[in-house]
Amino acid sequence: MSYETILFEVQAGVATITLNRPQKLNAFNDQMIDETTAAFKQAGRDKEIRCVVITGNGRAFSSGQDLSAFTERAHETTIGEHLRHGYHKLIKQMMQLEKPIIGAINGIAAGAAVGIALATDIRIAADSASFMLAFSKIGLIPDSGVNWLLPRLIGQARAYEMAITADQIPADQALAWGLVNRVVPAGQLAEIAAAWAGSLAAGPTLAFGLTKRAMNQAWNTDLPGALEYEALVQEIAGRSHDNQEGVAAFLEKRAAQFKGE
Ligand code: T3D
Repeated sequence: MSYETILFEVQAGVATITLNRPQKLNAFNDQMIDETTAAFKQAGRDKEIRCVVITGNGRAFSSGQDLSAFTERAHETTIGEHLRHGYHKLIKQMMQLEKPIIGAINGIAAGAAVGIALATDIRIAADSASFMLAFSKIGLIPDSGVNWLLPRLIGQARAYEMAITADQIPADQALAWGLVNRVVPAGQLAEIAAAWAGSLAAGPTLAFGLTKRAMNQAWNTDLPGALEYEALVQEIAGRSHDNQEGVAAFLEKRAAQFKGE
């Protein structure tokens, strides 16, 4: 598939999606929402892809909804419908993708882009990156999954503070709050993200995906429900090639050769 607003590259089991409207700080117009959703779908279908990295071209990760497009389309649809047909599909596609997604947050993530960053599984931020819930600056509430994801990660008090102040939270504070997994020098971000992605792409992809499914499911259940779900999902993992290979490799004192299945 070819895309115009994003770059999509696959190398050694890793798909890299680069948001590519740098002149608008990678703001999302409708085409970019659709293409990013399609790219994650493509990554899910392609067995050769075992890890996905999403990043931005230029100085920003993304400035969220393209506000010029926002004004133009006001006659055609409501914000609610726009969210349902656009960002909701993207966020669900990411959350349901049973392969690890690394967010390589290269600069500011604002508005809906914070939701997209939060829908990645591991966030590595450049030391120059920041997170801004820009919504309240234009009289909106957070969307794109932010109200669900952010309080779970950093707690309601900090999430609400971010929402109503629209302050830019710098990478080091994001790390202290648990919003990102690592902060690295900006010049090394692409290399560090690629190395981490490469190592994940050589891992037991099925187990990684099932772990994501079990952890997401656990939000919606009590402990007995979560224990039962773990047992069900572990049965699937326990029938995999990679489980057999992992155990054999341990007993034979050699490195495991996972196939991702
Ligand atoms: O529609 C729905 O479904 C509802 C969904 C809403 C979701 C949302 O995301 S709402 C929030 C939308 N985003 C924002 O409100 C952020 C707007 N941008 C900014 O506040 C600032 O640009 C930043 C703080 C992100 C960065 O500031 P700065 O000073 O580093 O850069 P800048 O000069 O403001 O931006 C550079 C250019 O990008 C500039 O264009 P120009 O003047 O050089 O031609 C600017 O207009 C453009 N740009 C930046 N963000 C957007 C944008 N153009 C359109 N939409 C943007 N979001």
